[in-house]
Amino acid sequence: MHLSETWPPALQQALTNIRHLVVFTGAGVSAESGIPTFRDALTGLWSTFDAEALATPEAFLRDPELVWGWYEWRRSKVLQVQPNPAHQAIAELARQVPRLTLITQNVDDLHERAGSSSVLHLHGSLHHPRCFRCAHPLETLPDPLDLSLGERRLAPPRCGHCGGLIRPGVVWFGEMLPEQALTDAFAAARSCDLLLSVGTSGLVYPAAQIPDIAWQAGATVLHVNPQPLVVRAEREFCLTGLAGELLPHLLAALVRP
Ligand code: BV8
Ligand code: ZN
Repeated sequence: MHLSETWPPALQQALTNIRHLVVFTGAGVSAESGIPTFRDALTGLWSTFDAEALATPEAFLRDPELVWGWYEWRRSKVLQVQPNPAHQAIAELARQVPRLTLITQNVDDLHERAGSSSVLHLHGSLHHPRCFRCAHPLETLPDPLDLSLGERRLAPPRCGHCGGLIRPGVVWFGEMLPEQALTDAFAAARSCDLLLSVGTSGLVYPAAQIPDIAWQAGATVLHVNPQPLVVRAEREFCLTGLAGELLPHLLAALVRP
């Protein structure tokens, strides 16, 4: 018996004949790879800091070594781990449905390393640092840190173009999201049949609007999260559990003849 046969009939119905599937992911999809989610990323030294206070341009200008050290620690952590079955199931889904748009709030490259392409990164990427002043990309990234030495302050490199400070390639609080990615994400949400929201607390805007945009446009919204989420009476569901365990079952349900 497929696990999906225990799901509500209306949900099972919504999983048939998908034309356009949007998958919208947050930090929870990388949790089983060993990447702490955004708020509990502050282990060790960082536990004395508030992520939202560190993830700002002001924090970087005030203390570039503290902020650059935090991001290099996070980037090194990502390079040490592997995509998990949730990332793999999402990559396989793109091969099984007529059209899939993958939108992520994450700054890691685990979707790409699982085989997903054309990933819409709404909050940028750890893997594309650039100059704070002239936005020139850093051509050669530093070697990953030895994580056993713990987190530490680290002087950011200087831009080869203008000598400015190199900054992480992420979108900080108070910064605009990449315009094209956001436009494409909103358009996909408006045109999909099903929006699968995986591992996000839906706290950060404007990204958090995406499931609502899909629902308002008539799509079914399906959340996957170990925390039970409050859902609307119709066309919205929550599968309570871990992404790495549930996504392979969703893949089986979506591709079942
Ligand atoms: C902007 C990159 C215009 C950096 C990130 C008041 C009200 C509304 C909005 C605002 C407000 N005040 C300010 C704002 C705007 C602000 C905002 O939304 N603030 C919030 C906190 C209220 N937004 C911005 O500033 C955005 N820009 O609005 O520009 C503007 C311009 C000028 C002035 C004003 C506005 C920019 C936002 C982008 C910030 N950058 N990331 C970095 O990574 O360091 S956001 C960061 O936090 C992540 O990218 C992620 O998107 C977000 C949430 O992090 P987490 O909570 O850890 O992760 P997630 O939400 O995914 O939660 C984890 C979930 O996974 C949980 O639900 C958990 O249950 C689940 N889970 C755990 N394990 C599993 C699992 N699920 C499945 N399987 C598992 N195994
Ligand atoms: Zn520069």
